[in-house]
Amino acid sequence: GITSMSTDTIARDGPTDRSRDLSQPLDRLGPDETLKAGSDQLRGTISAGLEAELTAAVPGDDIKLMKFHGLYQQDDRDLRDERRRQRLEPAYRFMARVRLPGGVLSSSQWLKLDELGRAYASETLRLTTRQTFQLHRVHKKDLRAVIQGLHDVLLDTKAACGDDSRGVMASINPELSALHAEVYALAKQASEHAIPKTGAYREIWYGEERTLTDGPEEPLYGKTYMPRKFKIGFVIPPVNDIDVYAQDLGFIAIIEGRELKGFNIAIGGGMGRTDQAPKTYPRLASVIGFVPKDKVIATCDAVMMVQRDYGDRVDRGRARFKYTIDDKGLDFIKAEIEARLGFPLEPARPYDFTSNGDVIGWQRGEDGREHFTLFVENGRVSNFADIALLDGLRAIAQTHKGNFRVTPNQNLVIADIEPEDRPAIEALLLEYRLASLNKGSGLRLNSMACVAFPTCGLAMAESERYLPKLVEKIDAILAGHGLAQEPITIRMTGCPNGCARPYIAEIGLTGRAPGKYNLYLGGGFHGQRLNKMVLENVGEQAILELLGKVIEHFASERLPNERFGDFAIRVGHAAEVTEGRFFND
Ligand code: SRM
Ligand code: SF4
Repeated sequence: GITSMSTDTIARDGPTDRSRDLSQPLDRLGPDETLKAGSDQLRGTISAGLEAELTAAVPGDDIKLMKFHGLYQQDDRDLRDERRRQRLEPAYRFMARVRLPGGVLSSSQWLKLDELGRAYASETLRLTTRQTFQLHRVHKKDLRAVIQGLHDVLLDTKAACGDDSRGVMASINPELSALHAEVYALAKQASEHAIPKTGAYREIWYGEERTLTDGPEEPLYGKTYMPRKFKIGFVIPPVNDIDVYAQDLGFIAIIEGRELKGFNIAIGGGMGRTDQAPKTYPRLASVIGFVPKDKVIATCDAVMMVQRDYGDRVDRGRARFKYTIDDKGLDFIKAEIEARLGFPLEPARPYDFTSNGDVIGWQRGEDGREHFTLFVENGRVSNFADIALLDGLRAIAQTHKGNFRVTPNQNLVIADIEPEDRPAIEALLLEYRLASLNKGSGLRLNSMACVAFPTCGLAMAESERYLPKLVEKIDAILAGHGLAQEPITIRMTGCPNGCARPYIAEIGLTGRAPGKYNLYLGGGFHGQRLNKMVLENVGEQAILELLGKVIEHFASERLPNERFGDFAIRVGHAAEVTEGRFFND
């Protein structure tokens, strides 16, 4: 069986163990390591579990393995209590996360996602903070149809979750056409290169025969994959839209003249923390040097190998790369990366960021093509009572000859429109009233919320369903001070895991319990500084009271062009509270 495999067997198999950090005793490896090692390279019993008709769920071990295939078992939390009362099993469904490096997709891919969303996922699509789509509420029996449908348009869900290389991000850069194309191509290549190579996905989801491989099925990952998720992103300054400092491995494009020279390497970013667990914390990535652009894939390999070999495989709570770096020391990790690269990193080169938001509305690329960025509140694409967003975007995809780009802020660019095709797109934006979505305040257009209830199993408070209402109330305060159009970043998550990257927002809120949040202030406008907790475990009234005070002060005392987050830090509004204590003016 899967879990009965001895850790000795694991020790002898796969590249992981040739260079494993010997300070981690093999007999103390965490249970997930044993599970991965005994899974026959992510096959487990997934196929059999899909056939079992008596339950809408799959066995526990397969729940974990299916994450590597981009699938999460969830249950509808709105229905939990009622189903328990009726002695029914929870309303199990699956979330499928698409792999979409750089967020770029064609109109035919959009139309397929639209079709699958309508047929199998409650008529909704969800754009994510890592530039892709999630289909929620898919029945187990429909999973193969969904994945084969994606396959028809060359999409998959490989490694969208799991202990592997996750969705690779890339800046959207509407105005920098050539650079975008070049960096996007690298992001796509990095994604193809870094995902698992096992045949499990093809066999289980496409029904292909198992074929024998000459060498190991997973040359990079071995049998135990990564210790934890690993996130790669590419950014093109001056817009830090991908939040490069939140990535495990960030590539910062260095442009000289108009030419891409290479990338500064940033390592060890991450958001997740756990309340009352000081050993967990958000961390901004450290810039460790520069590599020429032809060394991108080698750099991915080298950095991933270091985390593969030194990451904590005993305590998953400390297994992200950020902790490996803090435990082993940045110099040690850098030297290990250089040893695997076979050459030293060059010194980091200068670059500048100005914001981490999206420019909403029309922009023209240097190649003359037009791009329209549509604000999609919290990434939710549905036919709402007032605006038929799903229908409108389908109508656009039926005529649009260019691409779409999902932005790292959960918005959508209708991209690469030839100037002569713009009137037709504009007519559809008007007909479906989509352009009106872009009329929000400076705060709303810079807001993001994670999914949370009802699908996320980890949510402790509302997020997507609540932030729009809270923004309306904060907007009323801002408008009272003439600040309705002031761009301020606000990000909310339903728990401290930080899926909307709240710890780098100017205003951050993370859920603690129903209706209760921690409030953070003082993040940097371009994602360069972590914010600080100023209120702990409080409700809406306390949040609005404190924000009211800070906004009033900001309106009267800010320096010319000073950002809200910078102001909060400068005047001491973001003086840190220790857990359990409250902000005191
Ligand atoms: Fe996330 C887990 C949703 C981006 C940190 N995240 C989850 C799960 C799968 C819950 C679970 O494990 O059962 C959530 C599914 C909710 C649902 O019903 O859809 C979930 N995460 C999301 C998305 C959809 C939020 C959104 O509203 O857009 C984002 C999907 C990204 C994608 O397309 O791949 C999403 N998650 C992030 C980010 C932001 C980023 O990567 O830039 C982070 C913070 C960065 C980081 O990783 O440090 C993030 N998610 C987490 C964590 C905490 C990880 C940690 O190191 O502590 C968890 C929980 C875990 O892994 O144990 C988590
Ligand atoms: Fe779920 Fe928490 Fe992530 Fe929100 S931040 S999607 S509540 S895991």
